[in-house]
Order: sequence, then C-alpha cells, then structure tokens
Amino acid sequence: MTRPVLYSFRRCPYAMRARWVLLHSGLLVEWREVALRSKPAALLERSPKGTVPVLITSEGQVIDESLAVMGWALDQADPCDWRGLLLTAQERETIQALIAQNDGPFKHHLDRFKYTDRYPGAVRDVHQQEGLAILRGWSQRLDASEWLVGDRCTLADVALWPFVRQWWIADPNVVDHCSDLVPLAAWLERFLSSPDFERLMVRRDPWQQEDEPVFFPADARPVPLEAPLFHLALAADWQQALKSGSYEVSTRGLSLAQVGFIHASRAEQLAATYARFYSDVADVLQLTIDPSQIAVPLRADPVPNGETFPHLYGPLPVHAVTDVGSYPPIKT
Ligand SMILES: N[C@@H](CCC(=O)N[C@@H](CS)C(=O)NCC(=O)O)C(=O)O
Repeated sequence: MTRPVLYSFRRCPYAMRARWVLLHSGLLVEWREVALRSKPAALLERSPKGTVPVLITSEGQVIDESLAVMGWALDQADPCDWRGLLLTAQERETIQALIAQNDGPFKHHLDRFKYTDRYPGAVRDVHQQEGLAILRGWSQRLDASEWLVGDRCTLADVALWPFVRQWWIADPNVVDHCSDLVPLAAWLERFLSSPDFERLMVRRDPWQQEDEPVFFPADARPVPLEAPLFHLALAADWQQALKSGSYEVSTRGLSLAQVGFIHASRAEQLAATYARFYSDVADVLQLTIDPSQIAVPLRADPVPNGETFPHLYGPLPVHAVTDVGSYPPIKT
C-alpha cells in the first residue's frame, strides 16, 4: 500500500489543525516537513499554490486545504464525533460559523496585529481591538461549557485553537488586560498541556527527496495485518455487542467515544494487560481479532514507557472477532 503523504510545517496553524485530526483519527502518514522559504519541487508539482498542509492520498488525490484534509481524515475515523453528526443541525451550523469567523475576520486581524509591518497602512491597535472582540465572543461561549459548541470537543475547537495560540504568542499577557478571556485561556491550556501537543509539535529537518520515509505521528507504527490482536472484554459488554453488531468499549469502564480508540494488545502483552486492569473481575473474555477485517484505522501508539499498543480508531465489528474465550484460559 502507498502511504498517504503529508507536507506540513511545524508551526503553521493550518498544518497544526490538520495534524491534530490525523493524530486523533488513528492515521499514519508519511511526513514531509517543509521549509516555507524553499518549498520542495515535489510539493509544487502536486500543488502549485504552495501552501501547507497538503495531503496526497494513497490513490494520488491532492488535498491542499487544511479543512479538506481534516474532513478526509474524519471520513475514515471520527470516534468522538468531532464533525457533530450526533449534534443538532443548529449546532453543526454554529461549528461552521465559528470556523468561518476564525479563517476569515479573526485570521485577518491576527496577521495585522502580529505582523503589522508586513501590511502597509495597518494600524496595530485597531486590529488588536477587533481581534480581541472576536476572542471575547469565543470566551463567552466557554463560560457555560468547556467546549465551544455543546458539551464536548468538536471541529470548532480543533480548528480554532492553533490560531488562538498564535494570538497568545503575539500577546502573552492578554489575560492580564482582558480578564474576560480567562475561560478561553483555560480552554487553550487544555490543548497545550495535553500529551498530544508534544506528539503534534515534534521537530524535524525539512524533507529532502533522498530521505528515508518517516511517519507522522513520529512515535506511532503500523499494525501488521497478519498477526491476530487481542482485547479483554467484560462478558456483559460483549453480549451487548453481539446484539448491536459492534463493540464500542475502549477499556474497562470507558467507551470508545470517551477515549477515542479501542485498546488492544498483541499476544505477548495480554497477560500484563489483564494483571493491570482486569484481575479483580470475573467474566473476562479474550476477543481474538483479525486485523485484516478491520475497516477503521488501526495504529500502534506508544504508552509512556515507550511500549506500543495497537489501537482501533472506531467500532470493532463483531465479524472481525474470530474467537472468544474466557481469560485467563480455563485449563483442561
Ligand atoms: N487555506 C489554506 C491556508 C494554508 C496556509 O496559508 N498555510 C501557510 C503557512 S501557515 C502557507 O503555506 N503559506 C505559504 C508561504 O508562506 O509561502 C489551508 O487551510 O490549508
């Protein structure tokens, strides 16, 4: 299989939001870091407009707008419903309106506030006030909820935070002179302090044609489709899955929608997983999964000690489970 290729620039907020979605959709792409001052010919050949991010799919399709890259990734896996398909039509409209406000007026004022010299005639204070007015509106939404739309993270949060971060970089003490931005500051901090932020912002020298391919996320690995995977399930949860046709528990007591993926183990990891999380319960089942039957993204992600575990970024269809037995296995 030809792996999708991502042309990216570490600090670009458009590339950051695209990478954030790739990270959370369980995708693994070939990562080509770009120096904006000397863009590679291979990029310009495929996308002459010369902006990043650009994603080339396995089929060779060129996607050169960040929102389209995000949509492409979420079409493959959207375990936490960031697109808001389970929200109301009005909430979905609000998501789109917030993104349009960010990409239009907010970005306009951000650029002129941050890089005033580059815009002849721009008056920094005017753009600062206009930008702050928009930020206040977003902050107000966060008075009532932790997230911009509804009560959970959506594409609005994901698409906006890298731009809000840029404002904070340009005006680090903004909260001191605008106390009404405290909720927005707390919201931004949740992204910045997440372990995923580090994975998002890994540094890499600009790509050269002769380089060996590297992945984004850099610490993730493909899951071989030849070896079975294993998941420990509570019997009641498995019974429920048999009724509905798909299993949507991430790990003990947490759903796929809460965590963003379903935990799995390789054969040699199963005993330790059982000892850590399940040894005090009866009715534990070992599900044997055929990874070649999984249509959602599968990716091996590291835990803090560096060991990687296979993760499924979507529901597990019951037909991909080839064997179900008690765990620990009953000795005969
Ligand atoms: N609408 C595009 C905008 C992307 C964009 O403007 N990216 C900037 C970097 S943050 C860029 O590539 N600029 C080209 C340059 O500076 O030469 C998207 O959403 O992908």
